[in-house]
Amino acid sequence: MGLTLTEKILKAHLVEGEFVKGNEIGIKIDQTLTQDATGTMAYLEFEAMGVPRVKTERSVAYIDHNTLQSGFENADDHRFIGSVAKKHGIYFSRPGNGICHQVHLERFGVPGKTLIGSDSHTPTGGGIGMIAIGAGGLDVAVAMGGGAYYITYPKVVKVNLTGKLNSWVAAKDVILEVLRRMSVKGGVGKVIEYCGEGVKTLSVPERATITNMGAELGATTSIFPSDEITREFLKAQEREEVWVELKADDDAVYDEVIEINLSELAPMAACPHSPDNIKSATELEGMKIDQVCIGSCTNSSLLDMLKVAHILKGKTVHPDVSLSIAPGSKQVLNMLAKNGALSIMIDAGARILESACGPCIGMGQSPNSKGISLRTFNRNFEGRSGTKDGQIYLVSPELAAASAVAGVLVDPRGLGDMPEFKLPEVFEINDNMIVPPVDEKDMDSVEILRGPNIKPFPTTTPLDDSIEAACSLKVGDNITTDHIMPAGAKILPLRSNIPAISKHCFAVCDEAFPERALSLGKSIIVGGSNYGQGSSREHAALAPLYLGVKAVLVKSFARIHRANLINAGILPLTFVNEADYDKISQGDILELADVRKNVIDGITKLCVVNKTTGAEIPVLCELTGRTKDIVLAGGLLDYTRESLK
Ligand code: MIC
Ligand code: SF4
Repeated sequence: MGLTLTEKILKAHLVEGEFVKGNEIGIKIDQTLTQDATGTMAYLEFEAMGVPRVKTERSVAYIDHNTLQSGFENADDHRFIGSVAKKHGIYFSRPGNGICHQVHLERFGVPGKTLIGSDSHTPTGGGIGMIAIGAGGLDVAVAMGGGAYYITYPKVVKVNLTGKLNSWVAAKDVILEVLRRMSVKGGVGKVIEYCGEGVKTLSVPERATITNMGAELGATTSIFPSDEITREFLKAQEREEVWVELKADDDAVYDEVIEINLSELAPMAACPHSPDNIKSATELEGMKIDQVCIGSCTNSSLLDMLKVAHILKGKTVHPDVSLSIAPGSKQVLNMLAKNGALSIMIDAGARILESACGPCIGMGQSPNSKGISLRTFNRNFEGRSGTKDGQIYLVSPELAAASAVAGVLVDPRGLGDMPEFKLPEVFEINDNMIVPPVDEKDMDSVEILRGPNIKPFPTTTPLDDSIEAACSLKVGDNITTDHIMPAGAKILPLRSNIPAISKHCFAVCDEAFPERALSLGKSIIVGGSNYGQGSSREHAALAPLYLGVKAVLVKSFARIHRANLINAGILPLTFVNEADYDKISQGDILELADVRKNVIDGITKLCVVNKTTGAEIPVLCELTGRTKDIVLAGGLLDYTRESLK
């Protein structure tokens, strides 16, 4: 029986566990990446492990999220990360060099290798045939120290692409179609593998748009084969030597197959407030808009920008619309500057932003009240833009640019003939903003620069014998990590200060939560399905930890957040019967008797007694050997310290 591409790469990296679907497996990690919003914590954790040099083939620290620097905090974090990187063997991509995923694809990604990154859009690397997975900072720290990364051996979904995209229909529309079919939780426990004749019609940046936004499916990752098109891309990046051909066997067996005929796709938009709330451009055409933002790790490649410039040429941004453009990397921005496309954008009235995440994570450019904003990004969760009632639509760069000129949402297919947009034969290569680490022999000479905002990791304690605690918060379905631990210009500077950032925990749902939780001492959160979808930010587990949350009981979890809870020593529980969700109200006292003993004994079905109502609620606590030990120890840091002894 043949193998899928996913299986081939995972098999080549397997260090622990058996190759059985649903089992936990440990894989060797070749490369890691961090960004600054998760990086400070990841490097504090790495330091706490006491490993002098990273043991990966390549580890890169990017600065791209917190670049507003409205106080000293961000700049201090940048300096801290830069100094840790220099000392411990990590390449440092300076602020201004670009968004981590875009730069990694251009300069570091290698087909067939494994990459984990402390950012949920790390699967962008799947565009060149990597197994690239988003993870919590602590998992990345462990991988840098040479430890394996653990995932559930995934199901593999084949997306069979046929046909060819029509003019002005984009890669973004492909992933919007997949989201329309599978939903934001349809990918949990799965890898999405793109195959078929249609693959050959898509360039690497287009493939990367698709694998990037595969994160919104809740998937472990997404991957394309590595073929001649991949080789051309790497050659143009002067990295042809890292290319290898990779594809699934012809007789590979998949768990699910989805057929997509590219020729049948039309422009689409993900409507507020979920990436799977899809409508066609035809349905939305004529909707008046207030803002357009082009950029983010989903759609900021040179190819995207050239299309945008073509549409803006000789035009003016509509008087009622604000258009911002953030090219994804220094390479892209510089090439736009040299070939005149940047001048076209400026001339049309675009507000050019630095090559960073910017508005995508609420760092500036928040829309007006109730403002309708078309964005080429990947997430439109409520409040993420920085405007609580902002209405965010996720679209392709083509649709965004055409609409910015028209002042209303337009179907870009009305733009007339589309010229052929080709990738250059050689990109502008200049890695002068990537600082290499010092040699091992010189590492003692590097001083670690710590700012006053950097506070230590919260204290953890081993799992209690029994837990009796109030339900401090009850929330519904599809709670994102942007609800749990919001980002944005005011809160992001606090990413290295857990006590301070915890004051904003669940601010979108219930501003009184942090104080209530602290005054309760210990508590339990109750939630619905797909709890913790979205970002990889471990702060969404560390803040609850700091506030005394001992367990989270939900209908189902998103993958990365569940792992982050375990890493923080918080017990992840799911209802055996989803209907029992109704048997708990906020404020009820819940009891898990003998929980420590039960976890040690490997008992997965536990009983939560609602002492307020008397209801007995069966719950699942599915921990395997390793995750069980982590929770018992009080989190991954304590567990790793123990195992290093
Ligand atoms: C995001 O898109 O939500 C982020 C900001 O990139 C996060 C990481 C973070 O919260 O720092 C992610 O996707 O993991
Ligand atoms: Fe940055 Fe947005 Fe991409 Fe997250 S999704 S890495 S915030 S550009």
